[in-house]
Amino acid sequence: PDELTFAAVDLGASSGRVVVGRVGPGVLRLTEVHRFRNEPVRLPDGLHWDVTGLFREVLHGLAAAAPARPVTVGVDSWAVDYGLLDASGTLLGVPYHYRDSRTDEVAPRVVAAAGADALYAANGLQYLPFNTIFQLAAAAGTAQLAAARTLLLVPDLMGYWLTGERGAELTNASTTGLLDAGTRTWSADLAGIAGIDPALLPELREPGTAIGPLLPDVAAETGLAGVSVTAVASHDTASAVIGVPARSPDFGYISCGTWSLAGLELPGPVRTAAARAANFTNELGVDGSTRFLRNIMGLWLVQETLRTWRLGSGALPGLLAEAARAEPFTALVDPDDDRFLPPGDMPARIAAFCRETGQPVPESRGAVLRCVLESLALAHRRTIRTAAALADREVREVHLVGGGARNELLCRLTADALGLPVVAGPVEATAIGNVLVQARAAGAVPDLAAMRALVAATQPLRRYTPSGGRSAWASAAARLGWGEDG
Ligand code: ADP
Ligand code: LRH
Repeated sequence: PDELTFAAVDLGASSGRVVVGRVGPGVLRLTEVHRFRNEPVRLPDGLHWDVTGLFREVLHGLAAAAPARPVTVGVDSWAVDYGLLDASGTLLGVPYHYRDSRTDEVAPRVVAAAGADALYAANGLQYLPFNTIFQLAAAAGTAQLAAARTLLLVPDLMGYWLTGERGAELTNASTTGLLDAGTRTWSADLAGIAGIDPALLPELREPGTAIGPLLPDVAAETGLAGVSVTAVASHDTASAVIGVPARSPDFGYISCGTWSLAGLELPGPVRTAAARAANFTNELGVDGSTRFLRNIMGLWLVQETLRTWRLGSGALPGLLAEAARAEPFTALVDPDDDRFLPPGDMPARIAAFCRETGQPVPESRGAVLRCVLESLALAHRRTIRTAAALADREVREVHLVGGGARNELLCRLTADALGLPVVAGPVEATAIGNVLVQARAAGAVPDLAAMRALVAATQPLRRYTPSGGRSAWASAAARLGWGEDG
């Protein structure tokens, strides 16, 4: 047939969706068939993901996709988090949320014991207190870890519940800190640093390989008899970068949702001392590529601000209009300050930051959002410029994908701050990357360049050209101590 249909399950930290994608020559059409909130749950022992609730929504979504007759299904999600299975395949406990605080003290201790340079030389990862390697170290001595025989990252856990097959998809495995970035295989040394038996880590699978047919019960419940699951680039950021509509290699990207993941696509890792000092990560992408990027706290700051104000995302357009009218550059925060990571009262933390740094505290809602968005734009500027310098690359254009592409003010501020054109969209780049890897496995699209050309030719994009104000942005960056580098 000319067109093939695929179902993509994309679990983001703030919401999940199931999308049907039709792919053919010059054709890429997406239809969202199911969307659901992803709300963490706090139990006495900490902050968790409601993974069985998410799986129920996955099943509902697949049932909604069934009438479109997808040939395969792919699952991606946020990185680093995992479930543990016992010898019989039973899930041991409720998986933790990466914003849980139990790694706060453990992570620095593990780094100090292993040596920060040695760790970076081995896994090439930025320091984030919630990297899987630190979460496992924090689980030392628990009954669950003692009983565990298999560790499955969230998309692999969903894949297991859909098919009964266990494995570890490579792009997401590269976020654990347990993979050797050079050999692209699990490292027994890194498992030792985490304090786990390397046998917990299942066999790696490349994006594009078949996982297996849906279990009979799943096929019956969803109406998807005869359908199988394909391993996609199951790290959502890996899928998002596939979905970037770049036409030439000199692009930077910002995958802008709950996090802003800003950086470059490179042919291999950069594990220099300078890259480590700047806390850049080397995550693995399709076709041997490396995602050289840094996490920026992202729209989490907006999400938690709205939650504190007891407002839903429906209030966002009105609030953004207020932010657009607010006075520029009155207060700026470093979005990556540790205090912003956990859930809680975000406006209070922003106010505290401003007070401590001798800045006026933004009063109106528009002013608070203005402060957040200008601060994010400055972090985007700093991160893309630093990435280019560290990798010795020139960046001529920046692609901003994910939910943030719907935020016109943020896109405009980012283009102005960077002094570079910003191409915004697609909003659903992650689901698109998920669909396209399935399409390639089915022979419907040849390679990464063709995938990106298809995205560029078919998806609505918006171009933001910098409107000047160079010196204002340079002095704003200097106020955060982010000097000439950007
Ligand atoms: P994730 O995959 O991490 O859950 P998304 O890529 O779905 O995140 O992006 C969610 C973000 O998109 C929200 O936090 C919000 O800031 C932004 N967003 C969603 N809808 C709109 C809108 N109508 N206008 C502006 N921003 C929006
Ligand atoms: C974005 C993301 C990011 C990780 C974080 C835990 O959703 O996968 O790439 O660092 O979640």
